[in-house]
Amino acid sequence: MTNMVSEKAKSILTAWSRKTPCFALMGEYSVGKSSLLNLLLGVQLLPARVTATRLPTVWITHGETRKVEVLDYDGTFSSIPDPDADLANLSDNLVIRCTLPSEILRNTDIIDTPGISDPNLADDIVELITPHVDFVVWCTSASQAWRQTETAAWNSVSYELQDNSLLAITRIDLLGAKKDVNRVVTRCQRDAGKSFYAIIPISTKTAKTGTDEGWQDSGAAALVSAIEARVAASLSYRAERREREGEIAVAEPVPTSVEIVHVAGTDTQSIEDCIAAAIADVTSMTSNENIIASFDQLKTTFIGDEVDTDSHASVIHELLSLRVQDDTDSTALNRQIHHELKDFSEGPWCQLGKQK
Ligand SMILES: Nc1nc2c(ncn2[C@@H]2O[C@H](COP(=O)(O)OP(=O)(O)OP(=O)(O)O)[C@@H](O)[C@H]2O)c(=O)[nH]1
Ligand SMILES: [Mg+2]
Repeated sequence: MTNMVSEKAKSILTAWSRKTPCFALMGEYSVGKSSLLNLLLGVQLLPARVTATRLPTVWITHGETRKVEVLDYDGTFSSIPDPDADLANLSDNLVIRCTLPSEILRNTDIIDTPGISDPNLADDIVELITPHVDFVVWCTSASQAWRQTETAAWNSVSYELQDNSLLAITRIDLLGAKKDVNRVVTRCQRDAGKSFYAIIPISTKTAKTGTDEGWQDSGAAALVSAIEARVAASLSYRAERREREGEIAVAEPVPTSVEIVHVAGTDTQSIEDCIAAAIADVTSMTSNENIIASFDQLKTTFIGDEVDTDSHASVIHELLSLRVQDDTDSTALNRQIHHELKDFSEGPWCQLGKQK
């Protein structure tokens, strides 16, 4: 599968992953990944079925209005007009992208992956998704926890990612007695403890009873706090990385113009001017309000471009949609905008231009 994935599609995934921390729910089929996702989101977004689902990877991100978009293997990115469309009908795509107003998505994107049912597929999913995530929540079913096939798939992941990831032992209600749960946790700790940040047992079924007690006893409370802590760690890691890159950038001359690969049929000059002006603008701005206004104008300029394709506009929109808070430090924001624009000029935009 991965060799069928175009460079353009990969660069769009990279652009999404740069925006905000993200983690993936991974594991073998029918272990309860989608049930866990629905629990975290607080809505029944995905079908949770007894038989293995055929859905592709679903990438969920925050937005006030519900939206569904699809990314094809060739990198075509398009909107689905009905936001309540049955996702099962979109299974021919590489990735379904859903925008939802769920609280948990304010700080992180979540990726639900199709269940891994054979080692070859495992390689494909791992190769496609893991380069884009800050951590993984690997789901293993309590009744057959941490099988050899799972060890094999997990071993292909980088040590750094392993160290940041969580192992969720799912469906613990099926074990019944607490001592049986403890036994499975101890065994997983012994066999997999070294390759995960933490191991947490959970039953989404018990969590769904709606009581505070159910939420605690099910393990949902512990898993949610572990996820929140991992997201916080990812945010500071990303900030440190930007800081490091920022320091390097300060030593270099501030860019005054950005080179854009020619896109057949578009007025590249005006786009280039626009980016150069935006870069010049943000460096001289001190107020967040001005920066936001300039950014909005930039977005409108690109998206309002008549010759723009849908996928083109969406990539630009994604790249330029920084989530700006009122109390954002404007120096840090300036730096971030610089990085976004630089990434933009070197990344998917070029790919789009080359492949037209
Ligand atoms: N008893 C019990 N059943 C669960 C729990 N979580 C999920 N299930 C059931 O397990 C089955 C598979 O759940 P899904 O959430 O679809 O699992 P999945 O890993 O997303 O499956 P695929 O996407 O097909 O790989 C469904 O019948 C769920 O109702 C749980 O905590 N307890
Ligand atoms: Mg599923």
